[in-house]
Amino acid sequence: MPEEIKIILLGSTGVGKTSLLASMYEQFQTVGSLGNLQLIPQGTSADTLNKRLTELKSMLARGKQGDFTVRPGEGIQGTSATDPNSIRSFEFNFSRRGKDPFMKLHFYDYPGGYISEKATDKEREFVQKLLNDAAVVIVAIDTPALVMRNGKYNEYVNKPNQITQMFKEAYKNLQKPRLVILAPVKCEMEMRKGEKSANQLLNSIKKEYAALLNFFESPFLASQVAVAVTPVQTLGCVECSRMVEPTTDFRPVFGFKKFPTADAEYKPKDTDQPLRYLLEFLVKLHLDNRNFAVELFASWTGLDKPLKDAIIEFSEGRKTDGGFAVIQEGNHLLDIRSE
Ligand SMILES: Nc1nc2c(ncn2[C@@H]2O[C@H](COP(=O)(O)OP(=O)(O)O)[C@@H](O)[C@H]2O)c(=O)[nH]1
Ligand SMILES: [Mg+2]
Repeated sequence: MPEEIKIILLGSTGVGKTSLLASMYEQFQTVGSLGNLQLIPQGTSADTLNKRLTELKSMLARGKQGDFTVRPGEGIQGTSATDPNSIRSFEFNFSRRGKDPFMKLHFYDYPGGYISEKATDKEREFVQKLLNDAAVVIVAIDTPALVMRNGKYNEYVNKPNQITQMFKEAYKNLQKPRLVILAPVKCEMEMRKGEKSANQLLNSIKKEYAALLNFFESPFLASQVAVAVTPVQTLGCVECSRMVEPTTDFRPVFGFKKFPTADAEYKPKDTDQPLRYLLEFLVKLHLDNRNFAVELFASWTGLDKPLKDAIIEFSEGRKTDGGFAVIQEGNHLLDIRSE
């Protein structure tokens, strides 16, 4: 049995967690995108993710002349479950092409409402437990809310304070290395404009998530937690062009326009990057033979060279500039080149 790695998608309702996972999944299906590796969805994972993907793409048919609006908080169907037991999780077997799986990736996409003020104790505990257990956390961040009006609506939409509190609780006795990936989504505009605006996006994250990043830097966690930023363009063919200030609550409406033309087509970008980081982190643990890794990779002992090579090649394709960054490396947690 291959070892199972838990990955949790964290973020408030409507920021784009499910869409991010669906677009990552689509990337997994693209021949050649994973080099010699393959990720095969298990059980109902493929069906469910295909549905989400269709919903995501159908957004592009909304509105007039490639112009549509999105109100964060109105997530696509599927993550509004009220019972923690009905939480959506997606399983993939990871292997070299045509070989037996060496790892099982288990993504948990929980309802963002579980971190809201309205969450019940049971819901909170549920997410807390997942956060405790997951080797990798992907925090989805709604970029328009992060950057527009200088981040005025960031707290309402992305809830960085609540997310920070959850990490503080979950990581207070942390015993094992962790990777936290901050993944801004809906960031087409910032990424398309070039290096300078991509770096501004990075700076906004450093500013708005300063409390969280400071916590990760604390002496107890600095060596154990790696933190990376990977902007993902899940649609790739739109950009946020305007914002309508809210009148009745604190949730603004963002207007998107297709780019470069009104009939531009779905063209996701960098959906592979979180996975490259994830894999590099897990492999590094293995190569380091840390306790955690021995546990995880009991079945890796006889890892053959072609598989190792395929993994190293894939993770070397990760981006580290132009808006992408390793904010904290921990104790060389993201450095397989040094091995
Ligand atoms: N413009 C834009 N909208 C997106 C993108 N990804 C998701 N959305 C929309 O944002 C809303 C929330 O997405 P969803 O993935 O359900 O968020 P979740 O609640 O965090 O899982 C939906 O209306 C999506 O159609 C994106 O890349 N660009
Ligand atoms: Mg969702």
